Order: sequence, then C-alpha cells, then structure tokens
Amino acid sequence: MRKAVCLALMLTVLLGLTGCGGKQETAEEPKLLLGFSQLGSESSFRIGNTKDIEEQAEACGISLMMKNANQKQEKQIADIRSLIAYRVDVIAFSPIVEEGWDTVLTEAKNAGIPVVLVDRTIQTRDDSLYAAQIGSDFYREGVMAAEYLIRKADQLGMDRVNIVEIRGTENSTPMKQRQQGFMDTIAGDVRMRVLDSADGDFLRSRGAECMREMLKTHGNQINAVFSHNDEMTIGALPEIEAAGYAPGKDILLISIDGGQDAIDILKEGKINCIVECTPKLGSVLMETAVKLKNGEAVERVIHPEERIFTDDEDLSLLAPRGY
Ligand code: GZL
Repeated sequence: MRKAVCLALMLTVLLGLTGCGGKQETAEEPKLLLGFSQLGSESSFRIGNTKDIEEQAEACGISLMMKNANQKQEKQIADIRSLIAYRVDVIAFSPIVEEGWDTVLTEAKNAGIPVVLVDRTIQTRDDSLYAAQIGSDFYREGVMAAEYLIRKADQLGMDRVNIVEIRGTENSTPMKQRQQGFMDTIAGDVRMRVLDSADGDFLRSRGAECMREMLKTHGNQINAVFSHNDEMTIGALPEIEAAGYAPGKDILLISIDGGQDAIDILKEGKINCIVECTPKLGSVLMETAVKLKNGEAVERVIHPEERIFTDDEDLSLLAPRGY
C-alpha cells in the first residue's frame, strides 16, 4: 500500500513538475529536495520521528537534507538558514518551542520556499509563514490522560487523588497543550488535587530528578504521576521504587507517547496508562511536500489518529511499535 502511494506521489511530482507551468524542469534536475530541521534526539519519539521521515523520503524517491539542532533553538534557526541558502524546494521542521521563528520564516518566505510544521507548532503574527501543520492534537492527549485517571479513581473508589506533574520542554506545544487539556478535565472533579509540577524537559534524566525531589517533598501523599512523555516516566520509575513504593499500584503512572519500552513496562503493570503520540508523520509530510512543490492546495492542520493504552486491556496482540 505504502509503495503504491509513493509511486502515485512520484508520478504526481513528475507530471506536476513538467505540467505546473513553473520553470522548465530538465531530466537531470533533482526530484523534490526536502530540507528537514529536526529539534533533537531527546526521546524514543524523536528518534522514531526522524527514522520515519528518512524512510518515507527514501520510499518516495524524495531527496532529504536532514539537520539536527540537539535541542537548541539557535542551532535550529541556523539550520533553517542553511536550508534556505541551499535553496531546497520545501522546508519542514519541528519547532522546539513556540516563539521566536518569525524572522527566519520570513527569510524562507522571501526566498519563495514553503514551510511545513511537523509535530509541534509555533505562535506567529503572520500565518502566511507556514503552509501546513502536521502533528498530534496535544490538548486532546491531555484530556485523554485525565479521563483515564478519573475512571481509575472511580474503579478504585478513591476519594482523594493527589497528583504530581512532570512537564515537557517549557513553552513547547506538547507541554502547554497537554497540561491545559489535563487540568481543564480534572478541574470539575473535587477529588483531584495537583500537589506539584516540575520541568523534566522530556528527558529521562530530568524525569528522575523531578520524581526524586517530589518524593522527598510529598512522600506518601502522592497518589498519581502525570508525565508528559515516556522518557520522563521511565526515568521516574526507579526513583519511585527506591522510595519504597510500587509504581502502578501505590502510585499511578500516566504517560504519553507509546514507544515499545514504555508499552512493555505497562504490560508489566508498572505504568497504568499511555496516551499514544505517534512519531510516524513521514508519509503525510511527503504527500504535503509534493503538493506544495506542484503548487497544489494543502490541508492547513493535519492530526494523526491516536489511541490510548491502559492497564485494563489485553495488549498481548499489539503489533511492535517500531520506536
Ligand atoms: C510530541 C513531541 C514530544 C514527545 C516527546 O509530539 O513533540 O517531544 O511527546 C518528545 O517524547 O521529546
């Protein structure tokens, strides 16, 4: 199926390039050249996202120039500038934070290079600076996490649920929207109380530090952890056990992403719920880039289908996650 889609895409590109009325393409001209500025390699999600984009570009015969900013916005801006200088056909990037992109994206616009946001989004005064945003509905992920916790509290007959939150990268779209969706959903439930919240920056090591400090401060008051991604959840787990608590039982763990490592831990009963956040955005990115190259209209916002994995379902037949 995937091959057929890509073959159709490449035929579109070839027909579009010759028939779009733009500059005359000659045989030796490269096919579509896509520049991608990746924010880092901080998590299984991110590594899986990069791998999927590379695989999909390969499958579709699209030339890919991949840059990695190692979690530094100034490096990501420099990477985008180098893609502009190289005159790629389309620029795509996953913005590490929401602010600070207008200048470099205006340079891309002035160079006539369309931009696609992948995974996360930006705040901007000029919506024309990007053509499309392909990524999860992070607010809904927060809602799904909270809805699970409310159901679990009902099942366990809990009359008080003291929550600590381990947040993702400050001012990033997933951190802001997951938190908002979660807090809005628990707001009406008098049993729910947020004891503490700390910045884990989506990193396993920082997730461990946050959990260690919050256990020192709140100890056996903690009933549940809402962690914005699996890396931080996996970092928090040994800290919970070292403090003498059984994760998944004494302290409920709710996480987001759904990589294989975390799914395996959920199957062991040490994580209670994982809201899926798929990194597999490559095929829809290639489709969108081809349309932009051909001067065709594209969807402004594209959210992938996502599900939830919980401790009360049989996951034995779940296919390997691939990241
Ligand atoms: C969400 C993505 C987040 C993941 C983290 O789409 O931006 O960044 O949830 C990753 O694992 O670090």
